[in-house]
Amino acid sequence: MSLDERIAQALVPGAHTVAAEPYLWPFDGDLRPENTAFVIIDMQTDFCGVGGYVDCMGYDIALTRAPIEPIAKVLAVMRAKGFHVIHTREGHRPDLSDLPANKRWRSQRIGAGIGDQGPQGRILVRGEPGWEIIPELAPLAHEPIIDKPGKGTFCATDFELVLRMRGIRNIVLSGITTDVCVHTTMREANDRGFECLLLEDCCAATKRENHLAAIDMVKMQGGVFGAVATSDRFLESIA
Ligand code: C5J
Repeated sequence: MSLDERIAQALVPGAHTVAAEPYLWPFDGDLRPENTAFVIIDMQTDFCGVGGYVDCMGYDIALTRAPIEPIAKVLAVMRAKGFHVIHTREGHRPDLSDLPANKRWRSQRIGAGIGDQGPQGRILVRGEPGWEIIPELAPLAHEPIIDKPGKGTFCATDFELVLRMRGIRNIVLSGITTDVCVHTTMREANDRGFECLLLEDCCAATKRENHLAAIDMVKMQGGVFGAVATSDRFLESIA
């Protein structure tokens, strides 16, 4: 089926699917606010703010800031329609007892040591200014925030329990970075049977080519990790 045919099918009144690639998402058409979560990954100053971790590593934060506006647009609609919204933050305990030695060593090697003092406080340490979610996408009081020490949101957290307790089975992913925390979370979720959709303009990587490659990977093998759509296409479909 061509993309145009998929879009036409997804927009038929009464259809509950998104014109995604490589298939109409979710696979069984069961898309409802009660069973679907918008997950916003690591939109923290450390990943997209001046003086944060990504900035200290020398990457261009214009890339990681690009999804802020599209995420904010989707977030407003998802909140208004009563979908679940879940935020994540990557970070470590102040005593660094949950920071693997190799993760620290690698970051120190490139001059942005996790746990070390930076312009936004101690890099990727819970409670520090750089670790906070940026004000543009600040969580509401009732929206769960998952604090994770790793790249994936399922590792050493209660994310899966939160999803299962709420009856969530569809996950719409956004945030930074596409090729690291977003992809790891999508893969972990997919392996657990969650139906995943990646919003391609609502995420970004520290290198454009990696973002594009990460998106392409999702679409292989008939949608090996789920499906991909733009935020406009997604919003049209849930309108
Ligand atoms: C990274 C992330 N890239 N949030 N974290 O270290 O993707």
